[in-house]
Amino acid sequence: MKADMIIINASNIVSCSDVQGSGIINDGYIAVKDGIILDVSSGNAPKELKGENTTIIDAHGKTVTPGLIDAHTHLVHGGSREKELPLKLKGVPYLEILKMGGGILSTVRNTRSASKEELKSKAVQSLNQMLLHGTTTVEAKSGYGLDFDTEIKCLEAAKELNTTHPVDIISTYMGAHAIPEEYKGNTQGYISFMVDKVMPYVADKGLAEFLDVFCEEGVFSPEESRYIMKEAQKLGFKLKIHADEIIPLNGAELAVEMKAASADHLLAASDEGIAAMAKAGVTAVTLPGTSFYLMLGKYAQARKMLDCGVRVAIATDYNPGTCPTENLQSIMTFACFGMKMTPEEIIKAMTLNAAYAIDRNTEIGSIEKGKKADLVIFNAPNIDYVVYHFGINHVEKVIKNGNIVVEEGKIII
Ligand code: IZC
Ligand code: ZN
Repeated sequence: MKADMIIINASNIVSCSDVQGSGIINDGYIAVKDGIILDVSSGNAPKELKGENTTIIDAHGKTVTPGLIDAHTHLVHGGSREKELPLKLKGVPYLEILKMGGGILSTVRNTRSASKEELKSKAVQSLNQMLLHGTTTVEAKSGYGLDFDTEIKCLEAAKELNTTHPVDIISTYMGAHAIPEEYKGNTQGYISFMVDKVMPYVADKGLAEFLDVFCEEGVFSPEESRYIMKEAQKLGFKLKIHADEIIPLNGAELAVEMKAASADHLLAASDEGIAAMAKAGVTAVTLPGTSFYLMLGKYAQARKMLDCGVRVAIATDYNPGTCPTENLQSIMTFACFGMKMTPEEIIKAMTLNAAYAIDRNTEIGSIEKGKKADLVIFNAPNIDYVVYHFGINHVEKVIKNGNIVVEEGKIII
């Protein structure tokens, strides 16, 4: 069989296959056919794979990884929150800004007043940045509309972008992100509204695959979160939870109890919660960019999680308040210095382990025969170099479904 594309002479292929370690292949090749990986190995590609129309890419001196997967973002929203910087510098805590009607609620006002087209064009700018920096699949949460029309507007925007933009988008309904101002003091009323009105519609229209809850002091309690998740499960949603981000509330334990695909943040997770996640196979999505940006002086205990056997993923948490960046390469450096993870652990956390967090581990996340040909060629001799030389974009090419979509710093489709 002739391949459509062969990457030859790749100095470093970080395959991230589902084995111990990150599966590094030195001086190898990757063959692609019909958007799928046909073969990956060390050495030279067999001659019979090369046809007249085979595209050959020489990756001598380069590092090839699976397309990066950003398993936690708040992609679709209006406005920005740079005006909160002085408050942050004065030390006003994040949950205090939210209580004052700022934070998430300020983004809610901007998202409600934006049209679907405006939201889409802003989100396209973000998706372009993600792709240019090597992200080929992204999870996208709603949660800045809270009312029916705006939540649906945001989820429809993400669904439409999934069909037009090369980055694949996996949607999550996150009405349980904050209590909207019109339900202030009436959390129960807001929960009933979500459960009775919004969730059935979202499920019926196939607008989201996952449901996520911000289980946090002053937002949704563990009891409220459990109730929302149980109702979501009845409607067929898979689950995620913003767990133990700031105040310890045994969110990790709740994720295990509810058989969530992932528990995210986990800075304040208990040792028991971490052990239970390992046993149950709940993926931990850590967000070190958020720890940095909230100036918490504290990161998720990724080393402890890894030692316990938890599958650890890393994502940006891209959102306008607590991590305004689309760039997973910057997050690699925060993960390394903040959570003491090695570059090999980090790349696996942004590929295969991230694929587990969005239930796509059989299709993407590693360079293995039969998986989608979503690949990044970094202009770096090894993956350590990408983490070490921070704040710049090391991407040379991005390949999505077997097609080159980024080359020389530009999107070329
Ligand atoms: O807009 O502040 N933590 N949700 C939960 C966020 C951070 C996003 C935001
Ligand atoms: Zn988040």
